This record gives sequence, C-alpha cells and structure tokens, in this order.
Amino acid sequence: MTAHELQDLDLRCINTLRTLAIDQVQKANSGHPGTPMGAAPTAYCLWQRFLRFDPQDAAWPDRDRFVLSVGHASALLYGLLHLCGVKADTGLATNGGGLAVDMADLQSFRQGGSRCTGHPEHGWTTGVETTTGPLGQGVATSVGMAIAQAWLAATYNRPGFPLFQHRVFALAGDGDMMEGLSAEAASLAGHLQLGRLCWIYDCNRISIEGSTALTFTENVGARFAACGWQVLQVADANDIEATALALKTFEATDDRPTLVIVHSHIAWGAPHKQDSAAAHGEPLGVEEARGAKEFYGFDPDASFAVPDGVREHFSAQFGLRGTAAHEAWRARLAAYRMQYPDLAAQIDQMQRRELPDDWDAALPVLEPDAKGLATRDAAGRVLNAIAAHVPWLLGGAADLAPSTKTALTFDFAGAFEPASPAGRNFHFGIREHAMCAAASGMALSGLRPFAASFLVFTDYARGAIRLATMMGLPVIYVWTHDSIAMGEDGPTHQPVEQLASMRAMPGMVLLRPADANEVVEAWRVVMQLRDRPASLVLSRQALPTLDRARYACAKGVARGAYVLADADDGRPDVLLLASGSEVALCITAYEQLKLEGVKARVVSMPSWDLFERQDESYREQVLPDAVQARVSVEAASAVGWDRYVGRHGEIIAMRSFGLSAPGKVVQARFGFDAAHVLAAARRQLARHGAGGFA
Ligand SMILES: Cc1ncc(C[n+]2csc(CCOP(=O)(O)OP(=O)(O)O)c2C)c(N)n1
Ligand SMILES: [Mg+2]
Repeated sequence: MTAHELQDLDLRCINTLRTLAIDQVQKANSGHPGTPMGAAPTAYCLWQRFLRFDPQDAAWPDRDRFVLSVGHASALLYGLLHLCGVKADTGLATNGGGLAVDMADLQSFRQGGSRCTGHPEHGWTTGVETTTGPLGQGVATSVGMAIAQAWLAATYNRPGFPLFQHRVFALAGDGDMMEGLSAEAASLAGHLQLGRLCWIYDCNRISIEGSTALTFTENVGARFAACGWQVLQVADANDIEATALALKTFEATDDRPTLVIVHSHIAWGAPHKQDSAAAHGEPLGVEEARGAKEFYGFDPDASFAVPDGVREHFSAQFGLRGTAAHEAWRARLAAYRMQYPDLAAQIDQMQRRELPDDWDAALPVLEPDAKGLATRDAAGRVLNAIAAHVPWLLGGAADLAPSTKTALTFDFAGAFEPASPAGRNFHFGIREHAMCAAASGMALSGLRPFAASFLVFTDYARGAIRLATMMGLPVIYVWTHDSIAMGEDGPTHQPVEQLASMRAMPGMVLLRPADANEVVEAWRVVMQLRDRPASLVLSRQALPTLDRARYACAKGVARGAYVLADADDGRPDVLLLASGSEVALCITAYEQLKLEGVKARVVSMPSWDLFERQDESYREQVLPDAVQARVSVEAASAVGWDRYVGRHGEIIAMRSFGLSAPGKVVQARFGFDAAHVLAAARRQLARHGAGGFA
C-alpha cells in the first residue's frame, strides 16, 4: 500500500467513526454528535497505532486502558468497539457474532437493551473500562488505574517478566478540565509521577452554553506543567501524524504523566454547525448530516455505512498488535508461573476477586470491657490483621490516617510513593473526591482498595462513591467520626444526614458496628463482598466492648440486625433499636427496665441493607409485628427509621445540625443518653401496652 493509499484508508476509517456517530444520534434523535466528529482522528490515532488491546479478550489484565472521560461522546467509543470487532465478554453477548457492540446495538443507541447506552456503562458494554458521564470522573478514575499499574508492576514484575506494563489513556474535554475533581486528580498523579498515564484533552473550546471564552480562559497547559506533568500540544486534531508524535513522546517518558492538548473543532465537517454549541448535545438534523457526509466524501443517503476495507484496516493494526501483545503476555505468564508459582497464584486470586485461604486467620476476639475502645481503633486493628494476609488489600486516607486509624503498621507495608511503588499505605492528600475515584480505578484493575475520611466529608466525594456503587466495585470505605459525638469540632464536622444518604445509594452496604466485636464481624462481611462497595461507619469515641456471654454473639452482624439482648421468655413488650454508638445506651436502658420487671429487647442494627436481604421469617423474628412499642436511637437524621418503628413508634434522632462542645455534652443536649431512651420506652409502653404475644 502506498503512503497515499494508506492516508486515504486512515481518513476513510476516521470518517466512518464520524458518520457512525452522526447516524447513531440521528436515529435515536438524542445524543451528542459534535465531539465524536471532532475527536474521531485523535481516538483513531490512539487506537490504531498505540493501544494494546486484544479484541478477543477485553479483560486481559495487562491491556492498555482507554477511558472515555467525555462520556457524552459515547457514540465515538461504540463506533471504535464495533469497527475493531471487540468480542463481548461471556454472558454479555447479544446477537450475531458475539460482538461487544454489533450493528443492531449502534442502530438502537440510547434505547432500552442496547449496548450503546447514553453514557458508557462498565459491566454492561464490554470494553467500557469505567462508567463515565459525570465530567471529571473518568480522568480521576484513570489515575487509580495508573496507580494500580505501578503497584502491580512493582509487586509482581520480575527480571525478564514484565507482566504489568500497560498504559492508561483518558480522553477528556473542556468540561473535564473545568471540574475540580480533575484538578485534584492531576495534582495527585503529578506528585506520584505516574509515567504510564496519558490524558488527551480534546480542546474544542465549546461547551453547552457556547464558547469557553465565556467561562474558561485559564492556561490549562501551564496548570498541568505546574503539577509536574509533561504537556504537549497538537495544533490540529486532523493531523494524526502530529498526534502520533505526541503519543510517541508520551511513550518515551516514564517519570511523569503526560497531557496532550489536541486542538479540535466540534462537529468538524458539519456545514453549519461546526464550532457551535448546537452540535454538542442534539442530532445534527437530516440536512446537516447529509452535508457532513458529502463533505467526507460519503454517500449522503446512506446510514450506518462501513466502507470496504475499514474493518480490515482496524483488524490489521489495532487487532494484530493487540492479539500479538496478549499472546506474548500469555507465554510470559506461563513461564512466570513455573518460576514464581506463589506470585502467579496471587495474581489469579486477585483477578477473580477471591481471598487467600488464611485471610481471616488473625481476626481478634475482644474481651468485655466497660471502658472499651472506639470502633475506629478496633477497625484499625482488624484492618491490619487482615491486610497482613491479603497482599493486594491497600489504601489510605485523605490526610486523616492518624484519625481514621487506617494506616497499615506492619513492617512490610510501606508507603506508595514514586520511589516505592510497591507500598501499600496511600497518602491521597486532602483530595477526598480524587481519592474515591482513584480507589475505583484501583478496584477496576483488580486491587482491593480502602479509602478513608470523616463521614461528613463523604459529601465531597459522593460523585465517585455513587459511580463505584453503580459499577458494583468492591471498594471499602472507612468513614470515622460518625456522629455528633465527635464533639468539639462542631456542626461543620458532625455528620447528620450522611448516613441516610449513603443508605439511599442502591447497592451500597453500610455497616455501623456497635462495639469492637461487631467491628470484627463487619470486616468479615466486607471482605467477602465481591460485587458491591461497603461503608464502615465508625466512632471517634470509645464504646464499651459488650460481654458476649451475657448478650448475643456478634456474628449476627452478617444478617444486618440481630437480637442482642432479650426478655427472658423471648416475648418482649418493647423493642429498642439502634446502630453503632447508640446500642450501648439501649443496653443500659434495657438493664434498668429489666430491674423494674419490664421485658425489653435490644436489636442491634448495624446494616439496614443486609437486614433487608434476610428472609421475611428472620425479619419477623427480630422485629415481631406483635410488638408495637418501639424506640429507635441513632445520632443521625431520622429519615428511614419509621420503617422499623412504625408510625407510632418513637425515633430518637437528630433534627438539626449539631453543636460545638465536648462529645458527651453534645450527646446529652440532643437526647442521646440512657435517660432519654428509658423515658421514650416508658412512653411507648404506656401507649401500646404489653406486647401482643399470645
Ligand atoms: C459533573 C457534570 N456536570 C454537568 C454535566 C452536563 N454536561 C454534559 S456535557 C457538558 C459540557 C461539556 O463540555 P465539553 O467537555 O467541552 O464537551 P463538548 O461540548 O466539547 O462535547 C455538560 C455541562 C455533566 N455531564 N457532568
Ligand atoms: Mg468542548
């Protein structure tokens, strides 16, 4: 093939990506055609000439990652997956040929059931490395993927066996660059010198409201340079040789991440809409689409056309390079397995999200202790006991590790820093949102990350937590200082509504253990989750370690709620429900009621989510309908507790923000003491009478 013919073929492929995007959006009458048209050459150059990705096996652990951070430009990604012939993961195949995205999917873009969803959804469409759409999330998640690569390489590569050497690419837009999240993530990536991370910024200077001249006039390149990135410019997106040169420069740089700023034109080739916000988020329209196709030299009346030679060209470059690289990797792994069987077994287990046999060998059992310890302290001990046996359990806090007690303290843990990328303690800095997005990226690469901060600061990270939950990633969040009882820092630091909002996130397993032994059981539950994240919600203040000979065993935590203390005959007249630090108050009230001859039951409810998944008979056993006298106690928003106490039960909860004062004072001020629980129990008994047990 002559250079001229090759150029012609490249252009034909690029224009096919453009027209497929135009047609997807046009047929759906919904979507974003402009950026797929403008960024098609950039994405084409990356996929065709650089990306190492086996179309036969999109889950190959050492594949290069491509993150479409401009999630609204999903039509571009679907065109690429289709033309590259990427095969669907087992279980995900739709119709003919088992492609990740087949022609029928393209033609039903944004319709129910299509693999071509409005925004790319990980786990639904093969080849979508992470769910994107909320701007900034993709690039921030890609930082976690690059962290994972560095850690995997430092931990498992051996001389002659570069098992993990993939690169992580993200395609970003003006919106990604404006979001604060990307600034946090870029700062972290620059500090960590993630040399295998490359963000490509499709700079078309258009967003929804018009030109970025309206709102975004900073020098992005200078900002990234200041963060320690290599910054490269490509003056014209259509010049794929210039893009290739920039990507080669990236490949040759291993001591810092690279930002390639590619100057492009939104809706390039559309006769009237090029360079206009009108091309951002609505179909071009029939005439405009025809005009663009004519401009590209395509038949204006054809839709979803794939000209001769296009698929073959993708298969000859993208396909061949990927399959060859994967093949070489397989051979390398086979030889590695002979020489390092234990390490290979770890890699297998990690990729399958399994745990080593002895992961729970060192879990402690704590003796009763009236003074007790804070659940954050207990959790720190348990985390260390587990992490010593699970090499890929790693993470850190957003500059709060001394408070969240999440430091791994065993001597071989180390800190993840540029000079020590096998370290397992991460210093994410005061970047809660980037920390959580990075944790998602790490989980997507097979690691088992934990991320920690104060519960109140989940507000800063919610966007990333929400996507992790949507993707079903087994990230472990450790949220401490879990109520007003944290005290003197005052209402700004005292969470109130965060518990309810975290419980409202579909799929999130939230656990708020009541004492040290519940913490052990909570960790046992969390570690065994494979398809959803968990939030461990922990106290700053000490909580008594309950006497499990006197009260029920903490194993009940696994069922979400359990009868901790009961009436002697198992027929209580009043139920006291609580989670976390308020359980001990209920126990005190229970003992007092017992002395008075009142039959009470204390139900510890560390996790509503887990409880709701129990069968009806268990739930009835714990919360019998016959007993209507009910009190719930939780130092957080009342939202949701009526589900468990009924319309006529009593909810002791927070109805305002907290107060700056010592924890005990704040607790008493808002009614979180045994006296209030007792008074409420008596009111309930007076109202409902004795339990309805026959
Ligand atoms: C966090 C977040 N805020 C707002 C939006 C809505 N939104 C989608 S695309 C877009 C404009 C993005 O501009 P740009 O990245 O330049 O994309 P282009 O218009 O060039 O396609 C906005 C505001 C979003 N998806 N995510
Ligand atoms: Mg733009």
